[in-house]
Amino acid sequence: MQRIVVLTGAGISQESGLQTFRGTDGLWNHERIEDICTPQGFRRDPMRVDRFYNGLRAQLPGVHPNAAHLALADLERAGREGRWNGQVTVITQNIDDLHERAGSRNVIHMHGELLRLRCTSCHATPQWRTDCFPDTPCPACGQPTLRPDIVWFGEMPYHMDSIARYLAECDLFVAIGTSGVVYPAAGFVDSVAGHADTMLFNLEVPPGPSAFDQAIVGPATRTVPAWTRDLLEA
Ligand code: BJW
Repeated sequence: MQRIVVLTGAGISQESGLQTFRGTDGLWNHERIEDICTPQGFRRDPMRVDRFYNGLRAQLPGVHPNAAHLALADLERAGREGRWNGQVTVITQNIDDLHERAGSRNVIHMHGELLRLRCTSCHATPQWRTDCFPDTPCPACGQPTLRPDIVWFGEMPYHMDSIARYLAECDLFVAIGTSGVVYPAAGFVDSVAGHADTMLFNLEVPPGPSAFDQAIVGPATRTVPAWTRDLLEA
């Protein structure tokens, strides 16, 4: 049985129409990271941060899973149904819901989810599809203390214990559409060295020596389905 951990980043959703963070047309060419993506930025100007995430949340109904999301879901389903002797776990840095909408069930959102909020008073994490503002009351406790359920810089990513277990037990680690600059996700490839093969799927090969055994260059909608097809036909 092959155990595959797939780490996904913004690049896998780019061909669905969602911007990456750091590309030439990246989200952060228009915003300063420290204004939006830190707890300090939110304390300074919660309306600005709420508006930023309201804008991203509003895009979700208009975008759809692409061939790369669907290929990963199909591989996972093949394992569940016994058509392929393997198991897939997706660890995503993305805050969109495109893996779930594609049909993936084993999805870990390490940087949170756009479609949830978190109450800093009662710690409820209600599902949320509309706008949120600094005076929006928490549906659980009534306090106006909701924030996006997003992991900002300086905060601990979610589910690190189960992620560590999946990484320790995998035979193959695959990273798709991530620049590899944000830790701890950027360090996963090093943590599996010695017990797992590693593959990177990206539009471009990162400069300099790579920690990955193999780099597959091209758009994820082309390269990922070709790879999963090979696995299913092997
Ligand atoms: C395609 C494609 C196509 C395009 N097909 N490919 C100094 C050293 C080391 C670490 C630190 C340090 N100083 C501070 C830190 C820690 C910090 C960090 O890493 N900073 C670095 C920037 C230096 N990390 C943190 O603070 C994290 N917390 C933490 O470390 O806690 C302590 C801890 C200790 C011990 C154990 C564990 C934890 C928290 C990080 C939170 C990140 N949050 C964000 C924002 C959330 C969402 C939002 O605001 O909208 O998450 S930041 C942002 O970057 C987002 C992403 O998930 C994340 C990664 O970006 P991603 O996905 O890689 O996107 P891009 O745009 O960078 O790259 C896209 C790639 O796709 C490119 O390569 C393209 O080529 C490719 N691509 N189209 C294939 N069609």
